[in-house]
Amino acid sequence: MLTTTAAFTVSQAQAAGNLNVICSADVVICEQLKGDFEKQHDIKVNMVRLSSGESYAKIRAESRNPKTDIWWGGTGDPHLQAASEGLTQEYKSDKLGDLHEWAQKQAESSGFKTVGIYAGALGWGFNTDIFKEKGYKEPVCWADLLNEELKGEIQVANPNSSGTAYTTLASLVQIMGEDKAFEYLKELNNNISQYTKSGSAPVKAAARGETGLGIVFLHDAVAQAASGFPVKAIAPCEGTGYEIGSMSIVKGSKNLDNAKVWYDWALSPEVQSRMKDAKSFQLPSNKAAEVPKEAPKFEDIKLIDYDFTTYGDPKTRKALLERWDDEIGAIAN
Ligand code: S7P
Repeated sequence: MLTTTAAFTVSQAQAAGNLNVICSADVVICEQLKGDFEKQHDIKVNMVRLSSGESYAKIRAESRNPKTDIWWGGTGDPHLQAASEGLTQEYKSDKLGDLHEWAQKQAESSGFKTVGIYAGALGWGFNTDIFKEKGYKEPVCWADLLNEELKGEIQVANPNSSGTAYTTLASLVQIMGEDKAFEYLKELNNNISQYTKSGSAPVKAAARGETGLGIVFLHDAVAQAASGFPVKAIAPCEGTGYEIGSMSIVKGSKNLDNAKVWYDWALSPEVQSRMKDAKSFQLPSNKAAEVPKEAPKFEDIKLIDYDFTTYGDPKTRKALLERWDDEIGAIAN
């Protein structure tokens, strides 16, 4: 009896404690999740917003003395890399069976060390006012982004820090083959004004007229249009890649019970249905969650069969990023 009471007290104490979260999606949805979770639980959330690649690097750097409990959001590739390097830990939520097959597959392929929470396809958003004013042709294919008239008009993130940009790199490699993709990226570099740190920054800049076009996830372009900016989202004609936005519990989490409470909560249809209120228009992983009417639908997009196992593998990711640094980072403006 004494043992049971003691155990109960410990778990209650943890449930009323803290939770350290890295959030790798847009800051607005990160703040909404923190607020909602704290309202519904007696747990204080300490949250930091970092891009996907930066989050992976932080978790790796802290692996001997983990400071993070939950890593929510961001592209799936670095989550898979963290899983295969033993930086995150297995957890089988009761909610797994409620998820779409793609989200369950993400969990199974990682030994249940990560799970899909949303999905979204890659493309770009361009400023329709700028394009009209300057008489630019509407770019509908990857090939169109090489048009000389777009010199200095395109932004994309750096794939070392950004999951969006790594998805772009890995998608182009799968569409064109590795050497051709790097030739393409070298040519594209002539039109790039800036490689940003965060993945959605390029389309935010396009929305505000600071650049003509940003290569981003389509839902991030749609979010700018939904906020009233003159942005049109394009899914490239040759085909495109997509992300399975993921969530993982950090190995050695010091607030493990609380991490599991967040994990189960974040997989629920109620939480996922509310993402649209933060203009987060990804496709939710819970089958019962509401799909936002603004969400770009996979059936309307020419999607490649993105190979998550290969491109989430540490060796592949490291090799591609090194080649990007040598051949693109080195000539970047
Ligand atoms: O804004 C939402 C979103 O596109 O952000 C995540 C993205 O990885 C975050 O940024 P980085 O490219 O900077 O890593 C996506 O998972 C998510 O859909």
